[in-house]
Amino acid sequence: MNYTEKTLEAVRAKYSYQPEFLQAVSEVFESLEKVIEKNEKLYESEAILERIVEPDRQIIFRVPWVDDSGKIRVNTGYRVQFNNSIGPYKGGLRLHPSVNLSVIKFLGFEQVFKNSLTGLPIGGGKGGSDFDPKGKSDREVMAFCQSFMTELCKYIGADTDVPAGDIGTGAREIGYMFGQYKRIRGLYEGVLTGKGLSYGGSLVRTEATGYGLLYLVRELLKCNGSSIEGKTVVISGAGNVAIYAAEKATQLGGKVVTMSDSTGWIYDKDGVDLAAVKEIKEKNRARLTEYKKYRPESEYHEGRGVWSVKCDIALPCATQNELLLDDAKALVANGVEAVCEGANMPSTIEATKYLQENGVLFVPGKASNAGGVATSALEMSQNSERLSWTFEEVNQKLNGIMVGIYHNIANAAEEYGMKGNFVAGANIAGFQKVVNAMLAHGAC
Ligand code: NDP
Ligand code: 2IT
Repeated sequence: MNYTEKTLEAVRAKYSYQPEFLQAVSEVFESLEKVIEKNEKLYESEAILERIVEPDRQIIFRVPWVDDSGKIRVNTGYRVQFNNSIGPYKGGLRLHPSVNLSVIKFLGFEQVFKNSLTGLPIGGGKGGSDFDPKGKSDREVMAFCQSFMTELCKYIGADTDVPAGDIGTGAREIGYMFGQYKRIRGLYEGVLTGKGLSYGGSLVRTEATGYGLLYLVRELLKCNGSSIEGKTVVISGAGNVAIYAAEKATQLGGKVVTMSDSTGWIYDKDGVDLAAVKEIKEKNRARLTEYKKYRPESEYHEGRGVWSVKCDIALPCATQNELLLDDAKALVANGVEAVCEGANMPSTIEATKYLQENGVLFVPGKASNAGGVATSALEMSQNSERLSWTFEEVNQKLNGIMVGIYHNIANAAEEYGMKGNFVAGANIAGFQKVVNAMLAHGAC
């Protein structure tokens, strides 16, 4: 067994109860084999792989809060500070009932490589809670966020760890958390990103993940002799990433025909009415069942199913493991050209392999959704210099970063004899920068 296989086996044995984390590690290690082989002796003696899979620190805490009936409720809070070799820990906070340590560790691990790919000085971390914001009043969400931050504020700071949004954490939650941080720590600093524009937020951060995804898709298609113009686009999710992916896809001449939420999905053959989706999701916090009221000719289906719709471009933008092998088969049978991930690890390993083997242009989330965290890093820069940049300035930087990421991962794949394998390219390019820093820092 070589060093990579040995380490992977040890991780699998030690964390057999953390399936999402193991899935993320397996995918990365598989792509890194050729890189590790080249430097096996050095990396093994420096324990690079053992160190890269073990978070610097894992903070788990109780989050008590009072609901509207006066009852005390209890959730579990997490912050996994994974690796700060190239900058302060950076990564979102997920609020969803499915959150557990395995989920936060997989997200934190992915974030290390993603943040490295942005080319900006940010390390990797992730956090969140099993709190479910759905069906809660604003006061209850505030009570939760204040309690969560009361504990979290001991471990974060503008130069140590800078959380942001993720599933279930948007502008409202970031606002409550920022307010509590400022109150307890007495510091007005860029400790969170995705802030409101009146208190240090950056223009474009709201749109950044979705827009960035489409900037990467545009470059990917351009370099492969194609374009978004006139293409049918299938999107899953109806949250922050999905909405702004749909907006930019439409602006670039694509036709978005599906969106979904955790209960069902819509099919609108004439192109999704985004103003309606925004009103339903961003304003009313309601279900997609409402969409038919705006567009009576559209279809609503219970459960999952967007991948069965014939399309040229598929963009999974909801959650992990939402695109399975059978979905990949359906997409290929329907002639899909590109699948680019807006969510983190939405495709299973089997689905990814099937798409790649069948000639689909496949880009993994750690590259294609990096526009969100990249713009967060731009928000940190603006906070540090106490200035704000224009929409156009940030948008142009975002586009430049996404174009750069595409070429970086394409070149890395080619250099290691895996041309067109953007999964390998992303893992290799992301890994190299982090490892160089780890080697420079010695045993830590
Ligand atoms: P939101 O909470 O804004 O939206 C999530 C969407 O996905 C909602 O439509 C939600 O449905 C759906 N969804 C969530 N969980 C499930 C589930 N278990 N099954 C089916 N549908 C589900 O989150 P974001 O848009 O911010 O995040 C989406 C994905 O993108 C996540 O994987 C996240 O990690 C990733 N990401 C986010 C970034 C950001 O900047 N926000 C940056 C990079 C990646 P419902 O409305 O019913 O809850
Ligand atoms: O998965 C992600 O990259 C995010 N949720 C965004 C993280 C950030 O710090 O902006």
